[in-house]
Amino acid sequence: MHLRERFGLSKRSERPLVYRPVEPIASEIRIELRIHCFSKPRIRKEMSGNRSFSELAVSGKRPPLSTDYTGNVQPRRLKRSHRSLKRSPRFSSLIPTCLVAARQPQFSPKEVAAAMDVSESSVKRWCDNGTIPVIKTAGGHRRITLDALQAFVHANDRCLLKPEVLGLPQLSPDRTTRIDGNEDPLNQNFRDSLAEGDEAACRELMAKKVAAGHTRSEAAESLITDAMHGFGEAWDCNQLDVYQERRGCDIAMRLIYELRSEIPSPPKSAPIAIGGAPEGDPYQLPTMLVELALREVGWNATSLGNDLPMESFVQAAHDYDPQMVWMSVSSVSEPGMFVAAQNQLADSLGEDVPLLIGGRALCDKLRPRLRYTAHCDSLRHLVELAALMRLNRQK
Ligand code: B12
Repeated sequence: MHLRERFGLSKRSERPLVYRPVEPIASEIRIELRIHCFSKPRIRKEMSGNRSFSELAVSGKRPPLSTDYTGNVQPRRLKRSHRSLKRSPRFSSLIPTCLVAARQPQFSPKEVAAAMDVSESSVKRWCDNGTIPVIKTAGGHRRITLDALQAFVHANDRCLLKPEVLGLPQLSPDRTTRIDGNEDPLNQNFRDSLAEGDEAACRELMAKKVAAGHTRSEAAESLITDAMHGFGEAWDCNQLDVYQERRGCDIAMRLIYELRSEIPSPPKSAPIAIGGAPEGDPYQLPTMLVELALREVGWNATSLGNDLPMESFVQAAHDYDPQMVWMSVSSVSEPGMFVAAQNQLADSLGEDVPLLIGGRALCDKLRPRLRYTAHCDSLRHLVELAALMRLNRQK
């Protein structure tokens, strides 16, 4: 039977990865483990075969200790961890699980650290402060049960980047391409279509957004930025394959070009704007979106692309003689060199040419070291400023 029907789940809740070991992990239990990467509605866990531990936890009943209780969990230690867990409301529902923990697969902090790609000391710290409930072996070593690990991953939006280290399979073939983000159905559809590579559907949804009264850049920002941010999260959680991200980027670029081509060419009198992403920054979409937004409000805007050496930026400013320059900064690998080059560009533009900057790499630490006229965090902000600049020029 389909999982959704079996557990009465909404379609949306099917999003998490499904790890479905072919072989039972422990001989007496068959576990279907859902590792949750996303922060939106999700299912706790399901176990098939034997009775679910979570059911027992919810009912507050202690599961009976079975005959195959291995004895490597000392009763006194269990009591202690039972008490400390009780103090932590987040894990109160896991208490009975400890009592049957010996029946579950158990992992050392080192193994969990390797699977999550974090340091072993972080995992030990989480164990010691109760964030990950542990049981202890007779020798006093921390052991993390599959249940506890799953609860931790779920509650803290963590991912098992290398599940194979724990003997869990890699990405399940059942994984879906649903991506988290804006709840608007149009956005949801767009994200799903982009993840599936359905370009025609993406195009149709974009047209719908524009037809609903949004400007082209608003529509593109709303749908593409949201989807790409969702892709980033999904990619981070192994939920999305690299090719899906690359393909999504390509489709997004084509859509932006199409939107741009729908805007009439600017008149000769239109003010000129140029911009791009600096050397070392591979991100293409933001600067393309900036170009689209400026064209839409009457600027003769040209994006010079990504990974642009600063000398070339300076040369372009000389050749175009623009009334505005923008710089989109999504990635800075060498802050010192970037700051020096950025300051050089600002100096070359002089006081008369406004330099607008934006992009997710411009953190509070970096910005004060840069020279610029305005920092924008969205296209809307840019469009407002650009409109003001045009007004000032006309006066
Ligand atoms: C696609 C993508 C890539 C592609 C880009 C391809 C391309 N042709 O552009 C490639 C493959 C190059 C790539 C590489 C990497 N990526 Co990447 N990537 C992404 C992804 C999924 C989408 C980026 C994107 O296009 N977003 C859409 C744009 C439109 O959104 P935006 O950047 O927020 O821009 C908006 C605003 O910031 C603003 N804005 C931006 N600039 C400007 C400028 C002005 C003037 C104005 C007004 C406004 C403005 O307006 C935009 C529109 O709303 C992001 C996820 C994400 N959160 O964005 C990860 C992401 C950025 N990547 C990430 C990582 C880790 C990497 C890699 C290190 C992966 C690797 N191991 O190799 C490399 C690093 C490359 C580098 N040198 O930095 C991480 C960064 C994590 C971090 N802490 O910094 C992210 C966040 C994914 C994640 N969740 O882990 N990536």
